[in-house]
Amino acid sequence: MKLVLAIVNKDDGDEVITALSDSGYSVTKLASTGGFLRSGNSTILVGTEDENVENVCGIIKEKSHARTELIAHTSFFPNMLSSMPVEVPVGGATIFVLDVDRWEKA
Ligand code: 2BA
Repeated sequence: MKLVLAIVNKDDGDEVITALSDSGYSVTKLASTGGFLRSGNSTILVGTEDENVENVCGIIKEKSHARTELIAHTSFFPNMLSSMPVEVPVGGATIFVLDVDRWEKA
């Protein structure tokens, strides 16, 4: 048994959970916040048998799109602070696969 934990852009979250559910997987979506951009993303949890992991990861990757986001970057020039937008690449998906020691539904 594995837990697939994937962080995706919040704009892709609904499409990812719809595709996973349509393929028969139980899925949970959590609202989360990235530490660098401090903007919202979605964390997807899927508990599944080992043999399904590649398929689950494939669905997540297919539905998660790479994009760029703008952040304000503050630079210090002599005697003045300047803020300029900088493009940061984000995603598609950051995926972790964890071993599950125990799985219960009570
Ligand atoms: P954020 O932490 O908001 O990061 C957004 C994007 O900013 C990252 O995209 C990466 O391209 C860039 N970035 C992050 N830290 C940076 C730094 N110190 N310097 C320069 N650029 C930096 P992704 O790598 O696609 O990550 C998207 C989101 O996935 C992250 O949002 C974070 O919420 C999560 N994530 C990524 N790697 C992770 C990890 N090792 N552990 C936990 N969460 C992770």
